[in-house]
Amino acid sequence: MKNKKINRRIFFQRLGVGVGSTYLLQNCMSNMNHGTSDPVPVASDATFKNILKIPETLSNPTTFIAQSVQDTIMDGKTVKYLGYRNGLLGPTIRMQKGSTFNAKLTNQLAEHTNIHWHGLVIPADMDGHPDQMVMANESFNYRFTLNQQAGTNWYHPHVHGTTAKQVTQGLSGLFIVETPEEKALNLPSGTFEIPLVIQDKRFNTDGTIKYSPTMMEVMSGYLGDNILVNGTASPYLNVSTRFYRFRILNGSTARIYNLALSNGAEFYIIGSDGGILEKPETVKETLLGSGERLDILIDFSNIAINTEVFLESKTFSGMGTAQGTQAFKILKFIVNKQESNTFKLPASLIPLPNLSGSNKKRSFSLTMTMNMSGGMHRINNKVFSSQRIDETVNLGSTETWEFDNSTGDEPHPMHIHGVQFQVLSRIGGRNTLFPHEKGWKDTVLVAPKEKVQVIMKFEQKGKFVFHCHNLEHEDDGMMLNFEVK
Ligand SMILES: [Cu+2]
Repeated sequence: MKNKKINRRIFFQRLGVGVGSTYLLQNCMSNMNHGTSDPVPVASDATFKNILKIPETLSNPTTFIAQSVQDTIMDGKTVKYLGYRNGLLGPTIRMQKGSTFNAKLTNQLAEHTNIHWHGLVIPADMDGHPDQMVMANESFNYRFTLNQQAGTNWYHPHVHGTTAKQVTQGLSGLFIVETPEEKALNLPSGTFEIPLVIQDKRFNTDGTIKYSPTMMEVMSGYLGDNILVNGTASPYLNVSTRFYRFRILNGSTARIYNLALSNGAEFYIIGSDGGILEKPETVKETLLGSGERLDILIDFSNIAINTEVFLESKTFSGMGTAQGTQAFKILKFIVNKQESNTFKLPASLIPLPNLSGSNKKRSFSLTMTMNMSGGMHRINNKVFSSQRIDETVNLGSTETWEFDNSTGDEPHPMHIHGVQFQVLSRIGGRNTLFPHEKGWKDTVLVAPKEKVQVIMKFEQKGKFVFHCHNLEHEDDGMMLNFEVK
């Protein structure tokens, strides 16, 4: 606390004297970063005593009501958060490719909101662009047909300036698309397929959620000191000695997790943001940035009964000085039931089409400036304006976009609406592609010093946005419009 105050003072003092000087600006940013340490206290094993909540699953939801809800997160206190139905977070939507989603969002909040269907390739007027607001006491009908591969998508508000606050307060949920091709893989399902929405939050003493980032936290990200899974603090899940499938969403505004198992065991990545991989990828840890998803299998079959294993986040480096400094536990698995495992890890999953024939390249510089008027985080030195179309794309074209963070010192998970892309290359920084980046993606983590190239085909007409999914950066204006026509 004390450090933060001192550094904030240094920040404003330097800002006053140093505008325009690269040296002073760098110095200033470095000071701020040093003062912004990761605030998560490491929880002890004994505190993981709350049974993991599983959001209700709906195959044909017709009603979403953005509203104040009662739920219990901390210490058994029932308090008010935001939600779409009952309690914090919305339902998990599970629908088949080819089926039509048709649901009414009614806004019972005192402010405007909307829903962005993150990862779904749907018409622009249904996408939840920040232009498309549902005002207080009004409603809007979202109707679209699912025409994409099986994958773990999600939904959340996209209100420019208050996206982070509304998501933090409880408005988000998973949207799973299924196909016969995926069904045929016979992956663990039913009670053996568990959604995990991981979020970090801060709380007021009355148990309500606090969201009040300082200027420094707009830069480094607003990191919560409690890690929740599906809106459950210190959660545990009883498991049997067999394979499980976990569909993981990093639904945090800014926090990056380095997911691993506490017993050091390998796990198997079978899918990424918007699709299933070509084959399972065996890893011991993997980074997951805000907005990214991970579809994994964990094999508990060789673990002795009554053993506890944690899903945890290990330390990491290279993602700015505020992130990755602490290891902490996320979810406790208690292996408590013997079961003969019949599942065999498949050698191959779903082929990934080759997106070749890219006919245009665009490059986007990701930068931070001390210019307070209009936002500090920028793409091609621009701050979001609803009035301006920044890029025009031909319908049906395949393009390569490069996100250039080579001069930056903050990580940016970059998200493009209206498409699923494939990651082509990463130059500088970590200088490689990672196992979970081998499939369909809509959000890619661009670390400091990196240039990341993605390729995609534009098949939906209209006005979309692309932006940083660090929601503090996004609300600060790190977002541009593109129009497909
Ligand atoms: Cu960012």
